[in-house]
Amino acid sequence: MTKHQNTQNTQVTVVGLGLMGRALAGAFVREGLDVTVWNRTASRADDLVAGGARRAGSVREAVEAAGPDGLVVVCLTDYDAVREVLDPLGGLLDGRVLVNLTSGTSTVARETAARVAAAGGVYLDGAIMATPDGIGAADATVLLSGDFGAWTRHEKTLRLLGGRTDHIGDDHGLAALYEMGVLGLMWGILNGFLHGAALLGAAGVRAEAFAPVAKQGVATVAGWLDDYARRADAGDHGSPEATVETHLATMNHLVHESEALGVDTELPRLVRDLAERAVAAGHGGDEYSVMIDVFRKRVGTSS
Ligand code: FVH
Repeated sequence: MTKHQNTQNTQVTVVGLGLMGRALAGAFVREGLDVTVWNRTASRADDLVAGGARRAGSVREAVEAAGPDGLVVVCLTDYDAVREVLDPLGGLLDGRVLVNLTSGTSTVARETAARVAAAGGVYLDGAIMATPDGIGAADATVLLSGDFGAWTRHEKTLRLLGGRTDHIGDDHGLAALYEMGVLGLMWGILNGFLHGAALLGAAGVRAEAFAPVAKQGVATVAGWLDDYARRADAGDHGSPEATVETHLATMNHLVHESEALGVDTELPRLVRDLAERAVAAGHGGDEYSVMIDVFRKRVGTSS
């Protein structure tokens, strides 16, 4: 077990030892922190206790172990579980910093922040953009939003969760919104890859042969995002590299190809129908970045 001088004797409590919670607690244990853990199913703490963590008999005992101005990290299935675990604590949170790394919406993050504040605690909401085995790695991203003072107080400890851990703003809902944005991007890429692999599979091509070409395609499109961001912020969709109409023509090819090969057409149809709404609203000659206004419901709102 390695010990960093600057975090030795730092107390931290972790509530929730599922796949992710165990990874979070494990990162703190590996750095030699004074770690207390609690989980509804107590046996999930066994390996962490063997590694030096202390098992609390209750959530109350776990939170008390964090010390009067300590750090409590929560990672449970959902916010209903968070509420079930925290609400009985009442004023015990007083002065403590509670970092909630459970996934949820920005609305429920802000509501939870208000409840924690009412109990005297200070709240940071977080979004983990890594899998459990990536926790603690230099490229692991954990975004935190909420009280900046709480962040600066525990920054050294929280940065142990990943090299790209950072505070992104005071609005408690921000981390959740970033997580929603990245998850939407993730599913778009994964669904696109798997749909493409289904198409190629119909022609006898293995997904492993498609993967290198797909990764190059993802890298190429990633290179467009800075310009799309500028266009989206400026509302500037002129001087197109490729118009919505050009995209729409090839979207029809994808629908027809999928039909011909017996591959599901629902995803390509959805993409095409969205583009058709932009064209019908007079934006066929614009850069594809204008689609942000379809998503903002400023253009081509569905009937
Ligand atoms: N796993 C991942 O890769 C992703 C990465 C991005 C962030 N997510 C979010 O992290 C939250 C926890 O996810 P998880 O993968 O650790 O989930 P599980 O392994 O199913 O563990 C769930 C823990 O929650 C406890 N729990 C559930 N309901 C209650 C409750 N009512 N009272 C107390 N604890 C509860 C559960 O306890 P037990 O079943 O072991 O007794 C686990 O500790 C999640 O928001 C992901 O979206 C992970």
